[in-house]
Amino acid sequence: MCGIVGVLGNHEAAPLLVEALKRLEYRGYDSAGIATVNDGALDRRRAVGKLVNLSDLLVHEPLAGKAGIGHTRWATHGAPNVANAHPHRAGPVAVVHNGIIENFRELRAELARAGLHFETETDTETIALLVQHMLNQGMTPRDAASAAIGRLEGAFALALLFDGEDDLMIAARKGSPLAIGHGKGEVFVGSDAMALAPMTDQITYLEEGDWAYLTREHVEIRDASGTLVNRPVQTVNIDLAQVEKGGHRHFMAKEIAEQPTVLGDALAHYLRGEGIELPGPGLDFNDFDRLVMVACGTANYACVVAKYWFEQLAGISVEVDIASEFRYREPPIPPRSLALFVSQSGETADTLAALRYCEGKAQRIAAVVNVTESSIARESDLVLPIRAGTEIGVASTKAFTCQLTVLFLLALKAAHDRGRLDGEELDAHLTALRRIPGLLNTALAQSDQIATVAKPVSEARDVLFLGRGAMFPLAMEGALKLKEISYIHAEGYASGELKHGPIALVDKTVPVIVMAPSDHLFDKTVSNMQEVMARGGKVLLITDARGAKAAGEDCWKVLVMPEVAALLAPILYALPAQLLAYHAAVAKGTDVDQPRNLAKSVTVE
Ligand code: HGA
Repeated sequence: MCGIVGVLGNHEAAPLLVEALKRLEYRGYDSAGIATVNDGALDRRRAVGKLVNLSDLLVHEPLAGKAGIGHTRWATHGAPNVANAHPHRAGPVAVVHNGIIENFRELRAELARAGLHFETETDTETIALLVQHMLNQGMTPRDAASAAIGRLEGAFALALLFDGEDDLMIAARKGSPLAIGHGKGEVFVGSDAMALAPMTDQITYLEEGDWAYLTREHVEIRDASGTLVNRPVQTVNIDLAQVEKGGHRHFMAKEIAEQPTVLGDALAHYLRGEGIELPGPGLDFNDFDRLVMVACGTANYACVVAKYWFEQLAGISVEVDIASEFRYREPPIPPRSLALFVSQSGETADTLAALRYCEGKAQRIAAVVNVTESSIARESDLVLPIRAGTEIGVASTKAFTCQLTVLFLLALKAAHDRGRLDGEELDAHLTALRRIPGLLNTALAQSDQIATVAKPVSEARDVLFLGRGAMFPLAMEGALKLKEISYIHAEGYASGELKHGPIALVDKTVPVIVMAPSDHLFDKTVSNMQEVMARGGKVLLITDARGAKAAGEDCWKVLVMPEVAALLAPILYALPAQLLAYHAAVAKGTDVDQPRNLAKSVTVE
């Protein structure tokens, strides 16, 4: 959340900053702003709402200068208005910040006593005032920044510019990611490498507690103790086509459509010869009695689906928790545990904190991530990339199905390691898995039909999603997708749980979406559907041809998916759930890729 960027370049900084912010807008879009130093003079422009408002402002009030910083905000402290928009300025200092300064109240009180004045409600302004306070005491910008950074508690990635200094920027990271980009006689900073991709592919990732003193010709990085450190320069290949919509109306539509391809790619990565090959140091599931899985949002639902797989296939006991609860719950972690963290960005603050809680307690720490240079990946013993490619749409789609695919492979490996699957059985599962990209293509072809069904769903105030077994977490994911992008209130329930309360909500205005392939639990789900229909509820059944024949007649609508191996149904059925949410949002005219109040990568608590 919140994206920051900085440029010490040889060209006008404003267009470069705006272009980089465009690539960071997935992190937040409450407001945006830039500051530059031009002939020694520090100035800034800020606008509320999407980046396009800042671009418009810059047309009327351009900002010259070859040194600049920029920010796209997801507000944590203070309303999304111009005053609270970054960059924040205090006298000769401007700052952009991603994170939360937890001791800002104490610092504010101290600075107020010293006679400094606050103009905003943000925690971030404290950083600028603290640096100004240090400068007032006669310190150089370098010493002032270093002293101020040392006083900050909480999480931050930040970049500072100074009035009178055309060739100086200071950057720092603690808890929020920050990359430095190297050009020819130019230097850049950004929340991620993708932001800097049009300018450079030569990237240094700052580590926890690092801060950097930057000029065009010189990059000096120090760790938290002030010691000069050498951080490697990596060549980061980013396919720029991935950050374009490629003919689709929305990134979300593009990313839904990409699933057969990226899933196939993920499979090719892990399936070598006859078996499953994991990267890195060998993992033997006989070493573990317990699997602890922790994640947030959609990734959490991927873990809950996987719990069914690990338990049924491998007979290993699994605990799944959402990271924001897990991290403060102080759960005991038995020594023979594998702790597994799932995060698209690999920067999810709560998940990272949960991982750190498990360090020294769990026997091994593994990460299932999309961004392999991320903090969660770097702090894990074993990294399992999901290979979904860049996901821009705030509502996760292809990352979810790729997470499921990698987790299924891991469950198969666990079952094989523990002697619960012989070679032949493993083969049969892998053959079924290899069919999934083709089945997803068949499901994708129903997009228009799903759009027709989505229209009346988009007019509902409340929607219920039902599923049994591993389709229960998928029901919760379907409800989450609908909430996220169409703002319709939706809940996912275990089909059997409906009669214990939620059935009271059912009437003819509440669509009940039942996701039920014709597996061994199908008849039970049909009974639950009957209970809904007996009370005037209208059921949209998503099933296969056999299911439709057996139970479809009394339903309000039926969507028919191709037949799929029972265990793999959550991967296939994710697609109609995504398309339903997508088309409902389009019908309502909401901002599909950047839904209100949300941001993609949640790097704050
Ligand atoms: N706390 C700052 C920055 C917010 C942020 O990084 N969000 O992800 C603010 O509220 O402006």
